[in-house]
Amino acid sequence: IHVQPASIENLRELAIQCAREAGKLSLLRMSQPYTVEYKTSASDLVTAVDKEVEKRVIEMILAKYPEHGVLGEESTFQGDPHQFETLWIIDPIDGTTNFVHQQINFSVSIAVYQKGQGVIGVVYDPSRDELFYAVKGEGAYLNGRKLKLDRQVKLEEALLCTSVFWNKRAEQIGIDRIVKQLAGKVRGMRLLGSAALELSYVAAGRLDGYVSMSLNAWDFAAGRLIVEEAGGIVTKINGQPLPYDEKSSIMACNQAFYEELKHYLRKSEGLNFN
Ligand code: 2AM
Ligand code: CA
Ligand code: CA
Ligand code: CA
Repeated sequence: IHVQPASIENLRELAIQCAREAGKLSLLRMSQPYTVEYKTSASDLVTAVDKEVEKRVIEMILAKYPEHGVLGEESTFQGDPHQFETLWIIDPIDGTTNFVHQQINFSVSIAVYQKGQGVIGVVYDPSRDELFYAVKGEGAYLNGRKLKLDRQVKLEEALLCTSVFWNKRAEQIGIDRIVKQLAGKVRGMRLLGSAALELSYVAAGRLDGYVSMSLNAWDFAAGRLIVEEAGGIVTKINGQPLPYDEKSSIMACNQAFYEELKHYLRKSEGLNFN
């Protein structure tokens, strides 16, 4: 067999190819009957499509690079992600609830990490045919157009996005209060339901900032690199660096009001969220 070296160029091409293939498959399956299951509750869904798409993407990756590791939301990961020099982190459908209900506003998220460093991030929205991608040190793109966050946005002029679980727990620990307070400071608040898309929209300037108290690694692995390469800042909500392989809180925004936003979020420090 012909073995391709895992150059950044080759990895980028494969990541984009996987994302497009996954998106196409999601759209096709969406138009046919499929099963929907509860994972932990009625608000935590997984469909047969999530599983099929993830399986397909993993096959495509391992067919080319059998020595790479793949961390995906729907597969039980074998072993320690640190053992792989190159680790793919994938979410086959980010926004499964939207996939089921809206048939729009979901995405495929595919990232490549080498020794813990993000090198490639791809987020594909198949229903709008929008491909966001970034290569470490080479910038971020939307359908081939370079993204640059250079607008001087003030917090009071910002369109902010937060994904909060509006449940009892959020109420108990006071997250709803902080978000409500923040909502009073900004121009508007949005909640789209796909973290990978929300991060990509920050990179594209469609949203000025994104905050979540808790995301999984596959939700932000690609999107965080896209924001960073567009010139935005991404950290935990306390300003600490974001991990790459575990759950974390996240704030991603235009540099212009990063410090100010962090200041408001500081009120949530000590709350029991990672
Ligand atoms: P998913 O659709 O891949 O599960 C929605 O605001 C964001 O949170 C999406 O990125 C969604 O990813 C994720 N999400 C939805 N339900 C969740 C749950 N119960 N636990 C953790 N993440 C969830
Ligand atoms: Ca899920
Ligand atoms: Ca997800
Ligand atoms: Ca998912």
